[in-house]
Amino acid sequence: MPEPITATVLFVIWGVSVTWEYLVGALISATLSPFVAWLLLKSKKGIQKAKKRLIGTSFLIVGPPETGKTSLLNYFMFGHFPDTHPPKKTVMPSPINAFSIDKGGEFKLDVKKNQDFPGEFHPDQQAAMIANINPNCLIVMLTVHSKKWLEEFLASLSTTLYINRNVEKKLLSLVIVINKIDTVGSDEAKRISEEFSKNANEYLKKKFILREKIPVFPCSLFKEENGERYGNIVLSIMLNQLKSKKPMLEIIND
Ligand SMILES: Nc1nc2c(ncn2[C@@H]2O[C@H](COP(=O)(O)OP(=O)(O)O)[C@@H](O)[C@H]2O)c(=O)[nH]1
Ligand SMILES: [Mg+2]
Repeated sequence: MPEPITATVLFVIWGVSVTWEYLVGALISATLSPFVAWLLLKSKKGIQKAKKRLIGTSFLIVGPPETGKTSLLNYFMFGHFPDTHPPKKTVMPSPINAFSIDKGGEFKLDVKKNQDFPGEFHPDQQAAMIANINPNCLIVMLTVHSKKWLEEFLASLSTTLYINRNVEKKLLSLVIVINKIDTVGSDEAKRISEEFSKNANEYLKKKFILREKIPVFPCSLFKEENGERYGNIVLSIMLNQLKSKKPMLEIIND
């Protein structure tokens, strides 16, 4: 074959093979890139989830039955309220996966794996179960009728803290909430909050060095517009307390 023809044939063969390689390459990357993207996205989500589980804040809401524990949890998790999304009765401690509270601005908190407690569990049982969770934040959710429950709970909580020093170290935030104040007059709500505050703080002071006064916050999660406002105040009290990074209740060693 004359040389120019051989050169042309070789050039065409080379051209076809290069184009073919490009085509195969393009096909492979077109097939794989969504998979790679999906894999990357999944691992990113997985990493975020694992991060929340490992370094997220754990919080727990305890209290007698029907005080609004699940309602507050629902608000933190989904922004739902009792009048629009009636919560189901909590029969067993219900595990909750890690989630993020995000109410805009600074009102953000990554929450570790958690539990929703049934109020039917006695105050001493609830206080004992705290040792399984080691919460950083503890919300005691009451109503104006919960005076005796609070007394029993604080006594049992003290025992839990004395027995399990890890609980003492981890507990950075403690808020007592008196919910359903819409069911009593505002004067009554104020009087009872002051009484609960005095009793709780005086009792705890005998057993612990308090980092700060334990807040007793009158609240109403009933109406959507109120609920959001009250829910955010509880969240902001928690976030403020968390900033200190020091245990809320320190055991008095004598
Ligand atoms: N009146 C009134 N009812 C409320 C308030 N918060 C929650 N509830 C209602 O109280 C009931 C018990 O609430 P839930 O969150 O299940 O309480 P939990 O048993 O402590 O978990 C539900 O029907 C709620 O809609 C409130 O501030 N005021
Ligand atoms: Mg409940």
